[in-house]
Amino acid sequence: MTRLSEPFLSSDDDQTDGETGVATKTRPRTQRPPLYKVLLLNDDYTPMEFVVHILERFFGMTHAQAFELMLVVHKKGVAVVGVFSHEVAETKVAQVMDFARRHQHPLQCTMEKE
Ligand code: TYC
Repeated sequence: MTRLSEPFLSSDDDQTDGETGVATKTRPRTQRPPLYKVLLLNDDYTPMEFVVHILERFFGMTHAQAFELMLVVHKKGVAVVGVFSHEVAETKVAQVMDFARRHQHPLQCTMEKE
């Protein structure tokens, strides 16, 4: 996964104190944007093939990957289906919840900070 470091790079990496030339030896601190896990929850009613379709459609998985992960959710109750920035995770959750609701399936999708 690519990590966008530049906009989050703090600028406290000057080694001199303005015009004086006094070395301040500040440590360059970098900050990465927080990442969010998107979780899919099991239920007793949503058809397996519908979940597989969701994983293909919104998470770019092959049919085989999607089927395998659907079975993990089915057996374990929950699984991480992807890790994204806050904005992208929010969009994925909204897409899944909306698609499930429109098809009248009780499928639940949530996100949490990694
Ligand atoms: N448990 C569902 C069934 O047996 C399948 C299912 C899998 C539902 C994953 C939700 O996130 C889910 N039809």
